[in-house]
Amino acid sequence: MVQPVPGNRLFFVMDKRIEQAGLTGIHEKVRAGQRLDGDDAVRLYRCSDILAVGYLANLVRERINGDRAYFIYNQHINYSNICTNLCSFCAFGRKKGDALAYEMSVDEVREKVRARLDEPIVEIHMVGGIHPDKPFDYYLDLLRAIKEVRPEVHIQAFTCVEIAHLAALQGSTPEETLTVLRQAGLGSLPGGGAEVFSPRIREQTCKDKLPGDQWLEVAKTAHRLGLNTNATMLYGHLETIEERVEHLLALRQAQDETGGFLAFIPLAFHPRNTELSGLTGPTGMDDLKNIAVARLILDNFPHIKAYWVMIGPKLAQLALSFGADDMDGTVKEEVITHMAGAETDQAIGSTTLIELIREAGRVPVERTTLYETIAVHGVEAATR
Ligand code: V47
Repeated sequence: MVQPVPGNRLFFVMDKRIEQAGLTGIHEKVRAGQRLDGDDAVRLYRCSDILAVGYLANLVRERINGDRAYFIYNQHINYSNICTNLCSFCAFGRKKGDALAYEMSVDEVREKVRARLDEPIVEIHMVGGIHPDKPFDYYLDLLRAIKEVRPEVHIQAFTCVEIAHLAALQGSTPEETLTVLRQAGLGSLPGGGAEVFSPRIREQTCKDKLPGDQWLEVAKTAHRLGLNTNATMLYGHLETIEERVEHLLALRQAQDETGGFLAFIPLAFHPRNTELSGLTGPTGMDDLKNIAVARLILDNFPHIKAYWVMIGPKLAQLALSFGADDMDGTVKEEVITHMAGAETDQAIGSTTLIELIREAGRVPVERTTLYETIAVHGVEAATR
């Protein structure tokens, strides 16, 4: 980790560069540990000097997480893509009866877990669409079946959108629903479904989806029950920079209230096979900028993920110097982004993750969902 030594040439050069980029005021706030505001965030987004923005984000990243870069050995299960929301940015969700619609039985999900019992999987990440007629018991049975086969695994499942749907299905509250799901084995919630909170964007892209303020309410309810959640933002489609900033500030406000968010994951929009396929999606600059700005604005979030599935392992590796401290996990097998044209693999080996992190000059830390350390991979050869 680079320590700020007064008079050090690197700091002199960076000070000059940051001044030329018009970011001196933000630099002073970052150095003093002061909170940045919405105008700062817009300025950072509009700045074309990615090295200056990344340098500032890296100061915060190293203050919070030192040289550590996390990854997890996990498995993704998308039990069904049948969905009533049919958001215009999504290629995964399908109407019942569509040629590409699918749903897994509880036994099929059980088999998916059983098939990988010889691997050191510590987390099962499970989400699906908003199904029109699966009963609540199906979701409880999924959790119970996974726990039956793999009792020690942490199940991170169901977005806030799905929780609101299940509560409505039950005629019950999100609080009661989460309590019952937890009893059946739910460990935490992933960050999906947040999209961009802006009502304008939701109206244009996902008007049937749970509104942003209610997404936040479900997340805060989970936190108050002691269930951690993640948060995402889908960027690079129709949203403005100001709408991204509002999204980040709303998350920061919620985190001030509950402290229950573990990680923020910016999700790079993939246009293929979606109703927005005429758009090109974000660039590499945009990918790095979203990670860096998130690190700077979300000062109360312990972790920022560079999700290799969406931005590619190479850029995710670089992102470890631009604010990110986590590359997510082995994943196998990603479906949501691949249906929208992702060209990354559907899984990555933990050895590869360790090597990517080491080469970036960081210390690879294999973690649990709740960021407990399983192994610190030093310089010895990776074993998995
Ligand atoms: O909610 C949908 C997004 C999310 C597209 O919590 C798309 O650790 C890009 O939330 N291009 C699901 N993104 C994935 C997700 C996630 C992934 C990894 C880790 C975590 C975590 C959460 O994917 C959806 C939606 O926002 N999405 N379509 C698309 N075309």
